[in-house]
Amino acid sequence: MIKFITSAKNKNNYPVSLKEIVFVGRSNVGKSSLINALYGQIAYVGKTPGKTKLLNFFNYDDLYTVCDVPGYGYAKLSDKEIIEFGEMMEEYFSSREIIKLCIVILDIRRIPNEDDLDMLEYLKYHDIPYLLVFNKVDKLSNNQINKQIKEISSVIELNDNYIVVSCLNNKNINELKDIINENIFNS
Ligand SMILES: Nc1nc2c(ncn2[C@@H]2O[C@H](COP(=O)(O)OP(=O)(O)O)[C@@H](O)[C@H]2O)c(=O)[nH]1
Ligand SMILES: [Mg+2]
Repeated sequence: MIKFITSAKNKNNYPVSLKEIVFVGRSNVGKSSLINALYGQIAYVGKTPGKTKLLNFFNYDDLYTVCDVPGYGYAKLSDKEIIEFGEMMEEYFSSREIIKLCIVILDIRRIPNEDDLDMLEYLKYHDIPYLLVFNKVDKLSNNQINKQIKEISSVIELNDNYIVVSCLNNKNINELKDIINENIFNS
């Protein structure tokens, strides 16, 4: 079962945990749908999440915590909100040493933009292990998927460090869960 723990902005409010998986991606890429496909319906016991601009933490079967980072590249943010978001991310990724894997969700139909590239550079800079997850592949044929992967690989180095999934028909969701488990239990 996946249970909501708390929303936090600063590190003194992060929940105590030994291992964590974090999900990032642009707004509308399917982050909530993917967390739901992997872990099932989130249980809210007492507490309800704060604003979508905060880090949301969940407990999965008392095995590890899941962190849902607000969607980046959201156009309607003010300058002040962009700075605050950056500070929150910086504090999180520079201090949360228990992160075992960062799931970077992308839409298979879109070429990664500046925000996605910045995110990847940032993860490399902080030495955070990450996996690229191309979502919404139900929208494309196998041929189209291969073509997109080829195009995307001219913009970002894929190095076989990716998986294509669909939250609509659950394609490769179990395979993704296996990869997560490997990172959690073998590191
Ligand atoms: N066709 C298709 N639609 C999806 C998939 N995953 C998410 N969506 C849709 O994309 C929209 C955004 O999804 P959501 O999970 O709210 O994205 P978030 O903003 O990243 O949390 C919703 O309308 C979802 O139903 C998928 O694998 N296939
Ligand atoms: Mg969401």
